[in-house]
Amino acid sequence: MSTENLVYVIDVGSGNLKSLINTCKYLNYSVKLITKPSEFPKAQGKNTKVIFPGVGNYGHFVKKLYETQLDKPIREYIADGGYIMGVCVGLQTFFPKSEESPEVKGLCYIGEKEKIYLKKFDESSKPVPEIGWNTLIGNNFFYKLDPYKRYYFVHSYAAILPKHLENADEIEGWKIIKTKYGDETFIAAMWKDNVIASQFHPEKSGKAGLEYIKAFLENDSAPFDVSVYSEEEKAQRTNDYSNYGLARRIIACLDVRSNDQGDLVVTKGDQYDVREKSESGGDVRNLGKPVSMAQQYYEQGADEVTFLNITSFRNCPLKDLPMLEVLSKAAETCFVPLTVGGGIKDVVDVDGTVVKADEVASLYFRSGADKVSIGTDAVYAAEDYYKNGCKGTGESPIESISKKFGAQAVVISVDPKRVYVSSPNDVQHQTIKTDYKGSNGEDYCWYQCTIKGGRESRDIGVFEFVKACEALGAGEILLNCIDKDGSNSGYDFELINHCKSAVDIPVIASSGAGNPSHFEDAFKNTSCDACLGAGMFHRNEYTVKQVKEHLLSCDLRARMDY
Ligand code: 1PR
Repeated sequence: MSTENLVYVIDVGSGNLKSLINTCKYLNYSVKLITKPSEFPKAQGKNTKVIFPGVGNYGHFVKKLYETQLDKPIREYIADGGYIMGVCVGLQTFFPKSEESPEVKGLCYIGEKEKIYLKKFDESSKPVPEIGWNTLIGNNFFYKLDPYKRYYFVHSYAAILPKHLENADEIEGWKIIKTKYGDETFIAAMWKDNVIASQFHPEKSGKAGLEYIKAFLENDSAPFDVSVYSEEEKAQRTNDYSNYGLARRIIACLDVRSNDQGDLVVTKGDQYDVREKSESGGDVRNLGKPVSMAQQYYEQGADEVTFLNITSFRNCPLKDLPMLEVLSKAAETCFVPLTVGGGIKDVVDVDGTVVKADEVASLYFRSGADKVSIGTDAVYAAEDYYKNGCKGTGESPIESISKKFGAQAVVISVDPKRVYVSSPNDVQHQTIKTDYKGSNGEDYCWYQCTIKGGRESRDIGVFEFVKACEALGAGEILLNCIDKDGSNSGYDFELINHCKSAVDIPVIASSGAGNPSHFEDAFKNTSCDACLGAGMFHRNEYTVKQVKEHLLSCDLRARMDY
């Protein structure tokens, strides 16, 4: 194989490499994985390219590197002048140590002299992990990086700079580009000779990320030419830090199931009823094909795409997991985070073997998913948590997946319904005083969790539920609302604020979006961290791009990547 269009990717077995491989393939490069020292290429200056990605826990990752003895060839390769690009924990590994695992020593390429170590973000003032799209700051950009674009970050630890270095553009001989999350400034990208690295995930950063990877592969170290932007564009794209630095995140959601002809289709319900209205019971609404619709939303600027297999409560043998193929295909061309939900649970295979939920999740991660979302089983786990005296059993999918892949990979999708009561004393659950009285004039309500796509109601309120999920290790809440689903009448702000008051992890508002103003209203009236839309996009009433343009027009920062 010619080395010209070949890139090596270091695989220490601890993460989803699929997206990175897909990105390289998309840029017309073939990929060889390096899993042991003998597979390392001989450095030939700019003609050899190695990518060094890492996810998860710093200590676990660095130990794996030593166990596989890949640290030595990495050092030799760098010393011999081979080009290497670190990603996320790959960047972190170049530092001496991390607060996350103080006992483990990193590769020590930067940070010893200035005592810059990886530290956890201060969670008293902002959501941690940082999940979302932030901007880059500095005076010395490189490799097509651009101060007017957004890059995707997902991490709790970072090379946070001491105050006296916050304005530095160079540290210990490395060129530095920074990012500010809340009031903390950290190293987002760094470059010295033949080594470059980023804390953000370029393979998940849309076109901006592709440009950066392409520049590395093509040895183009010049910064992005920002003269292409008009002054107005620059003003719109400049970060105002009103949301800790993150853009207002817009998620397109695809509810997927087989229709009556057995085809996998995107559907959309009204209050979870996805069949056409007809006296004899209509067909499942067919709004299109999941992969092509995901691609379309990616092109329109969706910051994330979520796929929900809405009939997964029926037991499904592993080989038939219908979303694996969907994920795998979508991940070939959609370079933003992908979430998959439905059926993330222990599964009994055809031969009777029980496949644990974390193994099911692992199949999805290997197919290209970045996060899994758990619905029904999360409710069971929360119920057990309370039965168990506010302790996990250690066995639930939330716990096992979070432990293995990190909290940021575990989303909880909850399907609550509003239940009115006359007084908070009528129920054990946390209630709210509502501005929208019940049909009998009730002033209070609670939100009852349901399972199996709203088919069964449980005796647990959303407030207690999300608290338990956070304690068990969930990283994010996808907050649906059965009453609002498909209504085009806007989000339920009372529900969103109620849920936000229960947890510190990010909450995605979902259900009810019917036009771009509904997104603006949700961001202005609640502290939600992202907004999800489905029907209005599927029915071609509005595009994601129109939503973002609307947000920009009302001074809410959004990622523009087209
Ligand atoms: O229980 O872990 O197997 O997961 C099943 C998943 O499928 C859950 O995430 C559950 O929310 C979802 N689900 C099950 N049945 C339905 C259904 O619609 N019949 N869909 C369903 C959930 C809600 C949102 C929808 C928003 C926005 N759909 O996904 O996209 O309400 O819609 P809108 O913007 O058009 O108003 P498990």
